[in-house]
Amino acid sequence: MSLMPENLTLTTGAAERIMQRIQEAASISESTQYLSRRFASSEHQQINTLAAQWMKAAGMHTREDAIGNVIGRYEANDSQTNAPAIMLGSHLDTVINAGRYDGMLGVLCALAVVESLNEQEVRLPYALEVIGFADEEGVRYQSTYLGSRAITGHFSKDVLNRRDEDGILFVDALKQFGSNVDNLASAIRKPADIYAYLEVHIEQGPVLEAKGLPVGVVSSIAGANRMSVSLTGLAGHAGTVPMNLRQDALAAAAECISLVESVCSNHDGLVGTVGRIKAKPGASNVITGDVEFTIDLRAAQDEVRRDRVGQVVEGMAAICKRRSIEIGIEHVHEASSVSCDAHIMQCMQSALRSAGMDVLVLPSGAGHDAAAMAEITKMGMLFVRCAGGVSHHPDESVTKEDAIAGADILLKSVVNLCR
Ligand code: HGY
Ligand code: MN
Ligand code: MN
Repeated sequence: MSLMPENLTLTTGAAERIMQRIQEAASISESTQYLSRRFASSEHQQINTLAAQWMKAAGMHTREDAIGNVIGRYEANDSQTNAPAIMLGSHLDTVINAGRYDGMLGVLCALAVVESLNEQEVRLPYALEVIGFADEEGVRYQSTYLGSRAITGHFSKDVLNRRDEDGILFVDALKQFGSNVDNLASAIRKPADIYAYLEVHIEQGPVLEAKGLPVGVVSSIAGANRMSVSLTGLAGHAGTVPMNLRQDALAAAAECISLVESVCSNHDGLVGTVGRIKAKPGASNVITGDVEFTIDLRAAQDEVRRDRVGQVVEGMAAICKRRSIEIGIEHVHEASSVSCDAHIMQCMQSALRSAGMDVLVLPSGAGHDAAAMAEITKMGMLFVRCAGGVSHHPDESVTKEDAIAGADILLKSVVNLCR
């Protein structure tokens, strides 16, 4: 087994394999009309099976942990099986009506790295682990990073009693998936077992494209809050209740939603989104009695984010008081902004230079499992250019050349990290 040759390259056909697998993975969806793969669904099971096949073919032994992360391991050079691991990967779940690259590209770039080491019979001083996280988007149970937080031991227990849209409890969904909520602690990894976590991800923004660069180095990941808001008014007859006597929950929600937009429209890097709303009873001739909506609020600086969350909460309370509407707010998720590890960033920047590429360092407005993994290990991220910066949309797209550039810089970064 050769140790760390100077110019390690990806295997021939790696680029085509990544693009072909992107298509194969995209066919695993709960709808034939659009791509959607949610936590603990049969599609989650299918993608784990497929990813495990790819991992085995790359010379890894594989396992699925108690939350449903799928993990492949490629042992270190002295074949001791307890060498700390450099963990590479991303998430296998998607949003609803998703793009094909969000998450999946990172797992496939990580696989391409191990495939090249395995084919060239190279072992590193660290083990390599490729992980496909079970749930990063948090679509089904409104709490993101379920997979990575189970690994770090920061899994929020309040998820256990949550129900999905069909009323299925988290604990029951996990049981149906073949796991048991009592075993979740077995997914926790010791910090000593993981030397670093590196993730390749599409940028989901326009900067790399604007600069004409295929790959960039991430400096930090913005912090985020997610809230579930419920408004309770009084349903009534649309034709007979005078306007000044109404407790219209949907009209109150409309004011709240524009409040979110105005509070978040005056600061660089601060964003606020209401992505989902449900109004009941939902008939055109009935005044809305009940509304539920979500708020997603992010900023690069934690103090700005927390201040705006406070403004939104106070502002909504005032709106509802004036309209005699009852308001309930569940803070379903909070993550602080996280800086990427300086040493890993240097390894990535010298990898770019060694490939003759310009170096751009940029922040991430999107959340990533790397933000959760930073709780137990040093982490770094590479962004890959995506067309128009479009993401969380079926038009999301990446060229084969940029996809393989991401894998190549990841390989070079891993080798630099081992030096
Ligand atoms: O929402 C996000 O930032 C990520 O796509 N989960
Ligand atoms: Mn996403
Ligand atoms: Mn993602």
